[in-house]
Amino acid sequence: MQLEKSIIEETNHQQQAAHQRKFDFVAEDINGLDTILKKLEDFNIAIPSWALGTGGTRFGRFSGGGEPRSLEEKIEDVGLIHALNRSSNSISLHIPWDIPSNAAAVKAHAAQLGLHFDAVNSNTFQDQASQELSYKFGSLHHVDKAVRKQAVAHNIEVIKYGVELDSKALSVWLSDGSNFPGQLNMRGAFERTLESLQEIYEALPADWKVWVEYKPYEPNFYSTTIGDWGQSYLLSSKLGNKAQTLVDLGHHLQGANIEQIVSLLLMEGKLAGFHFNDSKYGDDDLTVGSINPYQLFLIFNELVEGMDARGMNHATAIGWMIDASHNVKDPIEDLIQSVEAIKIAYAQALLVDTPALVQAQQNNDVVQAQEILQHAYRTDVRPLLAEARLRAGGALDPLALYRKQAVRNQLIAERGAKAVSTGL
Ligand code: AOS
Ligand code: ZN
Ligand code: ZN
Repeated sequence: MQLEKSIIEETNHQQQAAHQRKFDFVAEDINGLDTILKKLEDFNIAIPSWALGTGGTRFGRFSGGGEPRSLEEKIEDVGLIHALNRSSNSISLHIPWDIPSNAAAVKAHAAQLGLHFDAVNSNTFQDQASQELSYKFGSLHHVDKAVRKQAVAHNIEVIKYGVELDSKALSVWLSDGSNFPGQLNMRGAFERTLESLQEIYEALPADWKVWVEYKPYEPNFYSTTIGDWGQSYLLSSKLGNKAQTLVDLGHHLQGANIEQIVSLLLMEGKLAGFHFNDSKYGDDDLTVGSINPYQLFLIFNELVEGMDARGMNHATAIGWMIDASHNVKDPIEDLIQSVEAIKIAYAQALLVDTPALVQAQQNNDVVQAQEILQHAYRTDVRPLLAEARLRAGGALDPLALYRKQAVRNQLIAERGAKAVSTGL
C-alpha cells in the first residue's frame, strides 16, 4: 500500500497552528536556523531489509502480522516510512534473504517511491540449504581453504547483486570466532580473515567500499575474530582505502566510550558508518535512543565536530543505517521512532556552540564545557525536525498519522495476520 500525499497534506494542515507555536518558540533562539533546517532535510537514514519483520530471540518470536512477504513488499514498507518522514530514502539488502532476481524491476519500484539502495550485506553466519560446506566453525577465518573459498565467492556474488542495484558498499559482519579457549589459533584466524578479505577487496569496483563490522561476542562466546574496533581498523588499514570500519552501537562491552572510538576512526578517515540501535546489556538491538539518548547525542557531537573539521558532507560522507530488532513493537513504528531519535541527536549536535566549547576547553573550564553540551542536549528540537519534514513534503507527526490511518491493519488485510518476513 501507499499513503496518498493528500492525506499527509490534510493532516499537516490540521496540525499546522500547534506546530507553528512550538516552532516559533524554539526557532527564536537559534542561529543559522535555515542552514540547520536544510541539513536536517538532507539527512537520511537507511533502513535494513531485515528490520521490517518482527524480530525474536532464541526463545521465540511473536509476529504482529502484515509483515512483508517479499522484497517488493519490504521496499513498499520503506516507501511508507519515507513518505511519512522524508528521512529514510534508502534500503540495505541482505543476501540471500532478499535476492533481487530482476534488478531492473526492483530498482524501478524503489525509485518510484523515492528510494535507492544502500550497502549490500553478505551472510556467512548461517548455512543455506543450497550450500556445500558448513560455516559451523567460521567462514572467512575457517581452517579449511575450501570453506574460505566458498565464503569469498558468496561475498563476490553479493557485490554483483549490489552493482546491479547501484549500491556502493559491501557490508561484512562475520560471526567467526571460538566458543572455547584453545579452539583456534587467534593469529592464524586473523591472518586467514585478512587473506579472505583481500580476495573480496580485489573484486570491489573502483567506486565501492567494504565496511568491516566488529562485535565482541555472540554467537561465539569466547573470542570473535573481528571482535573490536582495533581489530577491524587493523584489517581495514591493511586492506586499503576502500576498506573502513563499521560501528554498530550494540557491539561494545559495557561502559565502552563509543564517542571516542567514533572520533578517532573519523580522524583517520576509517569510519564507514553506523548500525544504529540502543542497548542496556549487550547487542540488545533496541530502538535507537530508547535507553541512552545522551550517549547518542555525544556520538553525534563528535561526528559533527569531526566531519566539519574534515570538510565532510554530513548527509553523504558516511553510511547511516539502523540495525535493530523489533520484538514487541510494530517494526514500522519502531523504525519511525528510531529515525526520529537519530535526527534529534543530530539536530542537538548541530546546536552546540562550537566556538564557545573550544574556548572552554582551551581554558580548562570544565563546568562551562558541560553547560554548553547540555544546553544543546536539553533543547527540544522536535519542532525543528517537524518543520524540516514539512518542508520536504513529509508528515508533521509521522507516528500519529501512521496510527490514524491504521496502516498496520491495512497491511494485515492485504498480507494476512500470519505473513512472516525473511530474516533472522
Ligand atoms: C549482528 O549482530 C550484526 O549487527 C549485523 O550487522 C546484522 O545484524 C546482520 O548482518 C544482519 O544480517
Ligand atoms: Zn549490525
Ligand atoms: Zn548486532
